Amino acid sequence: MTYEERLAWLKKKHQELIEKKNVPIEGNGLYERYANPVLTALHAPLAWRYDLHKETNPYLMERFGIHAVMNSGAIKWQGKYLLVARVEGADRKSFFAVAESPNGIDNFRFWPHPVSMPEYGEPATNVYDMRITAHEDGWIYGIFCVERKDPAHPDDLSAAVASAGVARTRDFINWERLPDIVSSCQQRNVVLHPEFVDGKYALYTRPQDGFITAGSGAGIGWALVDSMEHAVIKDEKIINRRYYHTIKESKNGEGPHPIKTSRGWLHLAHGVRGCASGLRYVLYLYMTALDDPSRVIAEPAGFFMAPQGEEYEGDVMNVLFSNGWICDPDGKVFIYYASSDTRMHVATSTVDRLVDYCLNTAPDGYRTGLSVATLNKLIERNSVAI
Ligand code: BGC
Ligand code: BMA
Repeated sequence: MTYEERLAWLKKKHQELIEKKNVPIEGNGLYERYANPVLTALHAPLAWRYDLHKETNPYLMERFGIHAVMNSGAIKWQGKYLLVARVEGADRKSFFAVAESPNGIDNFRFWPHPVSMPEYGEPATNVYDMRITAHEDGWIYGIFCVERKDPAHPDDLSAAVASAGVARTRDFINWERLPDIVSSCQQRNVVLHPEFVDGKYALYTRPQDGFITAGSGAGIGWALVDSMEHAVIKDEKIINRRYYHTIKESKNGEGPHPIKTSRGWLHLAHGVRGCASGLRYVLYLYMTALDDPSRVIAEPAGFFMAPQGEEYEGDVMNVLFSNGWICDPDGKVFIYYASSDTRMHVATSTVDRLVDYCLNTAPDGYRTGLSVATLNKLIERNSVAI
């Protein structure tokens, strides 16, 4: 192909990809998956990936490899569905970039520039997995993982420290960086609750001993802090625990901030267990009390969503991860999830269905005998119904 032919081909392919109509797939009644991913590396604008000058790029080759688009924060903003995506380059570095869609299920288009996130303290080696919260104080906050090399182990090339970075914005272009959250241990998956609780900011936390392993970190934590301008975690209590031989045996973490419903706060989280092929990440739901968002009132057994089909494949196999969902005023819920650290998908449901799932699905009995008892109860009921 000539330069001109190749350019025309690239533009056509890119446009077709972005404008491809998405359709729901009937499923288990809990949610509907969709036929196509909503954002992939190939959705990145051509101007990010190619030098579009014939003199300096006569072969029209990629000059900046975009490798994956995953773990995106989400918010409805000015009538548009916005994803603040984790975009990962061929150089393994990730950064944030906003993509918007008119309907939440297709036509996601990146804004022209990625987010230029101001640094705080020692510049980050990497940043990822932003949770967006439009807080009742009037600001829109983004809390994200900041990864830096661990200075205590200069000879160990994988030794890293994870902390929670904080920034706030009113337009998703200009971000005011605030100090990283001060915590006595490493933190990833920190999420800001949208309302004040006892006059304080409330954080879902995930204390961890090491960079990868939760260690003695027992699960999803809860901490009240006086200010987001200097957030210091003093008292942290565990509200959603890990358990032996469950989908969250090794780690768990809050997804996006919970949705307020008439029956309680609806939470989406990820659970991790180890297996012969590595770590397996799945999504689960739980609910907490309206008058105390730290008190669990319901948690169905097992996963809500696990990888399926092509979702198993990618850079880090066997992973579903979600840090963004949007609840429309009519109760429709858009669940944005990434598969295998590679691409973004959407699944839709409603608040009523998700609450029904949480309140009317048996909780975990933690042993096989009780699972069989639960199953037999259902079969017996159904023998009468048929
Ligand atoms: C990666 C993350 C991963 C974390 C823990 C980081 O270096 O960028 O995707 O979750 O390590 O494995
Ligand atoms: C983590 C997360 C995600 C990622 C997952 C699987 O610990 O914070 O960034 O999707 O690992 O690699």
